Amino acid sequence: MSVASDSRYMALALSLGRRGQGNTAPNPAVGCVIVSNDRIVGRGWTQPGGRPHAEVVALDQAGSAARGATVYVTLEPCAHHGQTPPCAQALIRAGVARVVVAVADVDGRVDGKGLAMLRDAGIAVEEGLMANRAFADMAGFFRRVVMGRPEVTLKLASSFDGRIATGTGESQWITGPEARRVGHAMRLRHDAVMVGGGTARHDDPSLTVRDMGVSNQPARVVVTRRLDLPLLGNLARTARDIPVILCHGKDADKDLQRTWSELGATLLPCQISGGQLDTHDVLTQLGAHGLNRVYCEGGSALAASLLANDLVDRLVGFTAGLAIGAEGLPGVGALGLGSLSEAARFKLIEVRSIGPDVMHLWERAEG
Ligand code: AOF
Ligand code: ZN
Repeated sequence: MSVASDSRYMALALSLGRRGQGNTAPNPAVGCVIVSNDRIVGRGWTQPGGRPHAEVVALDQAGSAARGATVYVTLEPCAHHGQTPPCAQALIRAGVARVVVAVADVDGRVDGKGLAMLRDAGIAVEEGLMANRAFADMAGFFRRVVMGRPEVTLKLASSFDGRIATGTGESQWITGPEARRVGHAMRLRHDAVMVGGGTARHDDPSLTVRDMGVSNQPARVVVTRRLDLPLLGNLARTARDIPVILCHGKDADKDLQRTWSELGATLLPCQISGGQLDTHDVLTQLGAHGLNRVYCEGGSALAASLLANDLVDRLVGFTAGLAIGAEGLPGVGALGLGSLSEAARFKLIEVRSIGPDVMHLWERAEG
């Protein structure tokens, strides 16, 4: 197989893997393509809830055509016994000849053992093809396993001058319906949508994905020290149908804690530091809860706290062609920077015009 076609098949496996994003937590969203005589005989991606794994789906599709085939998989096949036997063993049993892997798994139960099992069975194994893209696509999983916290994407829909509302609090709508639709599609690629308590009180959002013909919804996370959210609002009303996770201060009112858990919310008590909820601990609790990918939609205080603590991995901006001025509400609260060099730098990944607005995606430059 030529290097060019290896890359083409791995690119396909990566795009299949991305279909699972937002649906597989705590598992990573893996993609797999099985190729025999330059013909695709199996395609798979990690299924909702994280099982079956991508390789199992692709092997099922390939059937006996997997014998002697090449398998392209975005993550090292697993080596552990879960609800089903290890994927590495399933590949060996199917008689595949060659396995091309983008990145090794960091889960302690796998961690090179999947690759070793394949090699020991006489299968040709290659590792590292398109590894950077695979790392970026599964960054939430890697971050949670290695650092104990999910990947955080901070979204801001603002005016040209970075304002998210006028001085009188009017915010609907700064960006157009096209950008809001793209924003909703992004929610779907995440395990949870997260806002601060101020936004939940002021906007009474439902944080669901509407009019997109989807059945699966991301969880809703509210970061609220005192749990003082509207008890008759949209989140309270729908907490039994779509998960609501409340990250609150350990000192929050006990009656409110009981009321919210009776409404169906999951409560995660978090530490307080400097009179505020400690956002580092908030993310640690969310990681322990199994979330890989979190999409934060504000408000300005939560955005500032995440940025100030260096907890943001990706920025998504939707910018409209209007200026609101200094009396408007800034999208990000005070950061207390002493100098420009203290600001985290993000690398531009994508720019797109969407209706009358512009979208830009930036990723944290590691280092
Ligand atoms: C694969 N293919 O599609 C995925 C893998 O809880 P379990 O038993 O489903 O195992 C979860 C672990 O499996 C997860 O932490 C990661 O190491 C791996 N995910 N592996 O071979 C897949 N999603
Ligand atoms: Zn597996």
